[in-house]
Amino acid sequence: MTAQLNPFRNAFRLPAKQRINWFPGHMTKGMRQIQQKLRNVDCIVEIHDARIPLAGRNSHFFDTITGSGVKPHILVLNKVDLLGPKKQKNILQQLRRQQPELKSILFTNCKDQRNHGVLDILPLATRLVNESSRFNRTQTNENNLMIIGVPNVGKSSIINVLRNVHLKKKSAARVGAEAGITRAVGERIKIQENPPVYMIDTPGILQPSIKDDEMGMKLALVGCLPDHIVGEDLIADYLLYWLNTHRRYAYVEKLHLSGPSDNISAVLAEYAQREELFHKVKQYDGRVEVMTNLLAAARKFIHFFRTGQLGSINLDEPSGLS
Ligand SMILES: Nc1nc2c(ncn2[C@@H]2O[C@H](COP(=O)(O)OP(=O)(O)OP(=O)(O)O)[C@@H](O)[C@H]2O)c(=O)[nH]1
Ligand SMILES: [Mg+2]
Repeated sequence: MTAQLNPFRNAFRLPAKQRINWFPGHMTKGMRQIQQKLRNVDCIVEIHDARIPLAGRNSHFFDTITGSGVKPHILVLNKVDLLGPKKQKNILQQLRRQQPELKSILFTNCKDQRNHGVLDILPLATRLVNESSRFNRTQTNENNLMIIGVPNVGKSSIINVLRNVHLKKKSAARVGAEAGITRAVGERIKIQENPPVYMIDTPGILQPSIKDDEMGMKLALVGCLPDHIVGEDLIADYLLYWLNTHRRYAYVEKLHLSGPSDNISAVLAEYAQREELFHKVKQYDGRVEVMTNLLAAARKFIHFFRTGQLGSINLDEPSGLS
């Protein structure tokens, strides 16, 4: 690197006319179904990705559901295995400043055998429901918890873990690595026998229009939108921008590069060459040429981030640039 103070971009700009938006029909339907079921819900458990603790929550819609504090509301920051333990205290302080009325925040990890934090959800929800007025549901001793959040943050996974642990029963909610696996509000799923506790799984719901481009890119990077909606090349470029502006250079070694760079095409080409990622491309005159496969390289780069191979990362951390 040169002795320059800041050899990288200061801001990330989307290509002209590109917006980061994904609001398919199942989300509109999901919002309606959620509102219809609300009457019989005792507690809202909102799941979000711990790598974007301050960004990307669908706060407007979720505030409507919680009645801005009328129903007990727990915020669960999941995938904490990819965030790391050291950042949690700071995040809690920031969240409390940002949303002082939100008192119940948990960090969870569904991938850990001990289910770090997940097992705190049920006792906390039970206590909050018991302390609340429950309005029309005073005649029943069963509790209904509704799980909400943006796509792909682990909502269905958490229901499965709770059912496995508390009831020793097999998973009941479909889980998958892409956004948009749960497409409708399902029947309630039992997670405890006595007193009966049920969870209602819901489809991930994004804001209908994401006005903040960088927030949209963070959501895309952690996988809250299908990759093809934004494009892997753009997601990889944002990742590179973020890592450089936060002085996180682990990618240089991971991608076997000669040094840090702000040029995504050059980075992907160098990595594709080193890893021998090639593909055959048919030219307009019919000739077939072997070229470096930049898309495959972009996918690998994104995969390294998503599996924690570039280190534990809080994407909402301020940049380290002077
Ligand atoms: N690393 C990590 N991955 C997790 C964790 N919890 C869930 N996942 C993974 O995240 C992906 C999404 O999980 P789902 O439970 O389907 O997420 P969802 O919020 O129900 O997604 P939609 O139904 O699409 O809205 C899956 O690949 C899970 O294996 C976690 O704590 N850590
Ligand atoms: Mg789901």
